[in-house]
Amino acid sequence: MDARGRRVLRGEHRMARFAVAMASLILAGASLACQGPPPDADRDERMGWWREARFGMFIHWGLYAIPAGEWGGTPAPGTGEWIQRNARIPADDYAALASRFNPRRFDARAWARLARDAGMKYLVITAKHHDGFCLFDSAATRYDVIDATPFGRDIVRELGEACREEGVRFGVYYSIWDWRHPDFRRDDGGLDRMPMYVAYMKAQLRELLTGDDAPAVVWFDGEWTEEWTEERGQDLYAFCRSISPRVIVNNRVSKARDGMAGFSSYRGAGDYHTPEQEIPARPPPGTDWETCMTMNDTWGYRDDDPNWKPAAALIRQLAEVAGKGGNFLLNVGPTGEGEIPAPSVERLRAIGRWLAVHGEAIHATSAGPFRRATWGHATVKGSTLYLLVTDWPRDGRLEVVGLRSRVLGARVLGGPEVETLAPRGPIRWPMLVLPIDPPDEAAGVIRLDLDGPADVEEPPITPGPGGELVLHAAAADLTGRGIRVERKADDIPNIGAWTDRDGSASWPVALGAGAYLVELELASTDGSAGSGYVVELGAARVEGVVPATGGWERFVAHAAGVVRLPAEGAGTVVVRARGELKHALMNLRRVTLTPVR
Ligand code: FHN
Repeated sequence: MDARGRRVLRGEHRMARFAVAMASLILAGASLACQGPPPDADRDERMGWWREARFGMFIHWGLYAIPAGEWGGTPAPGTGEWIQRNARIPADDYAALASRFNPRRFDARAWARLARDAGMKYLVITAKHHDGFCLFDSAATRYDVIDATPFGRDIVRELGEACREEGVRFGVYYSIWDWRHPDFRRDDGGLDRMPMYVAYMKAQLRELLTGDDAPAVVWFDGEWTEEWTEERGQDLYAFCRSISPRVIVNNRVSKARDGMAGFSSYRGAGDYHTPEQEIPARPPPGTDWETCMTMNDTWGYRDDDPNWKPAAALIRQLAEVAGKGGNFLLNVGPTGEGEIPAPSVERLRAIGRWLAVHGEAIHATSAGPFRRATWGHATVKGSTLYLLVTDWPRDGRLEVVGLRSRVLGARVLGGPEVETLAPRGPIRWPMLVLPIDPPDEAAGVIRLDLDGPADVEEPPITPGPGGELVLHAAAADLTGRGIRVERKADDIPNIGAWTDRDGSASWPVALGAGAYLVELELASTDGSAGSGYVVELGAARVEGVVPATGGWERFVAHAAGVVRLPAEGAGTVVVRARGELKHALMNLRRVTLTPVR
């Protein structure tokens, strides 16, 4: 766009802004008079489809797809959609990208069909990201796809229509933070211009949310800036619900960024929690939450990000999220030409093939009843229990520890019936006799039809036949912000992201009196080694210092010392930090207690 074009845009922008601001202030005045959201007695009914969906598509698309991670011949740091900030692009130079935005390959119907075929029940697209550019026709600004680009088509409207035709619920992402709008700031004269900006946002949200075909979800973001307040968030939530009473609004409408630790404490506005790029260790039962995740490392398209997660890893993440009662919002970042990158399409098709066989174990299920399963995750649906087995037993035997229900029938989804050995003698729990070979490299699913809703009471962990007590990462109860189970190497779960010095990993155990050598299978880097740890079991404890092992993925057996138990009994093994952390305490795969004579 030439200088004149920019002047026109700025001039018209100012005029339009003033007109809209006046109109919006009138509207906002009316809306602020609204009686807040409609009564939420229907919350469960309103959230019903969302809770059953379990899996959706996130789309980050905008002007940033044109530079695709590079500016002036230099790769920009960070994710693609942040290039304006991270490459320090002058505002008008960035806005000039609009004159080049002409995604001829954009095909809304194909995108909606791709989501549907992947087993995704809803789709959320960035109607306006932090850069302020709107993928929809807005009377409140000319910085939108209709007025500022040669493309001149309303992408949000087209995609919403296509989603309705394909039976996929439609949602819009809307960034509160706006790098372009002149009123999104505290005036250096002390004047708070945010009310003008809030009026602008409300005018746009009214445009987006009015009408029978309004989006089913508003996914707010950019709430963490100092200009935004909890009060404004509560008001914006009420405003959205007053325009579209059945709309579902995420918790980033207000000061909600809660990752994991905020789960139970947060009481702000918004209908569900939004952990990002991570799966919470232990979300409180009955909590509505959704993990959003990239397929590589970026939300908005970069043409230099090859770090694509394998489809099997994404399927396991979906299984874990569903097993914990959450939704999985998996991101694609289309190119400047309007194409979804081939690696994304390949992964979506692979997930779709897996869900075509195993979808009944994901969609319309609730969180499974196990806390200590080391074979994978579980979901429930009525009197059916699904075991989503990510670590298939090598001997084909899977003891469903803790399951007190009677198993009336069992089968591998997409495979054979399964024999169930009833508890007898040393076998205390139902034992499934499985095919030796796993039915799927990502996760096999065993459907158990029970004599009623799953009745599970998991016992303390006891030593194996050789007397060794093995405590796996996947079976741990975790506390601490961000601490989680991940797979750093060899596809074996480990406890990681242990940066909270008050975090802990614990396991309920029962074992006999005697002396036990405590060993930790751990990993740490040179930079992070040296943090103190303690392993406690009642009054018995050993402590030590985390050694360097050569990297977060290089696990070694580390002898912590010998604990002596004066009497047999049940207790809890706890691993925690001792003193300040240098960075992260350790990555921990398992704790082993071996009897010593
Ligand atoms: O800054 C944004 C980022 O660009 C992206 O949109 C993610 C997706 O949830 N949200 C913010 C970072 O938390």
